[in-house]
Formats: sequence, C-alpha cells, structure tokens
Amino acid sequence: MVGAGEFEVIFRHLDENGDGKVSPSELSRRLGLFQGELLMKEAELAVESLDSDGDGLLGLEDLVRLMEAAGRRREVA
Ligand SMILES: [Ca+2]
Ligand SMILES: [Ca+2]
Repeated sequence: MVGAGEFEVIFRHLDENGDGKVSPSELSRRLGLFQGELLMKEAELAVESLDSDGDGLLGLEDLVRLMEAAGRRREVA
C-alpha cells in the first residue's frame, strides 16, 4: 500500500458516513466545498471512471490512484 497514512486522512474526510466508501453524493458535497459547485452528475461520472471494482463507490485504493494522478500533474511546482 502506498502512502496510506496521508491518503487515509483525506479519505476519512470525504467519507461522511464512515462506511469506508465514498459515494458520488459524498464526493459532490465535500469537493463542492473547495471547487464551488460540482454537479452530482459530474461526481457520478468521476466515481464511475475511478471505480476499480465496479460497486459504484470509491474505496481508499481508488482515492490513492486519484491523488497520485493529481500529484503527478503538480510536479512542476
Ligand atoms: Ca461513505
Ligand atoms: Ca469501488
């Protein structure tokens, strides 16, 4: 497992009801705080494209891949 500690903190922040999975509505609500408005539909599409096991929810491993991809884009800084 890569960088479990730091990602787990972010993951727990996103996982509002603490069931260990981030649903599209949780993602939309939490990211909405930072990005102004993230439409439910966009959140659903994001989850769909990141979801590795097809249960329609994001697990910690899905979030780790998302963060790693985002981190690579920021490497310029
Ligand atoms: Ca949840
Ligand atoms: Ca999943």
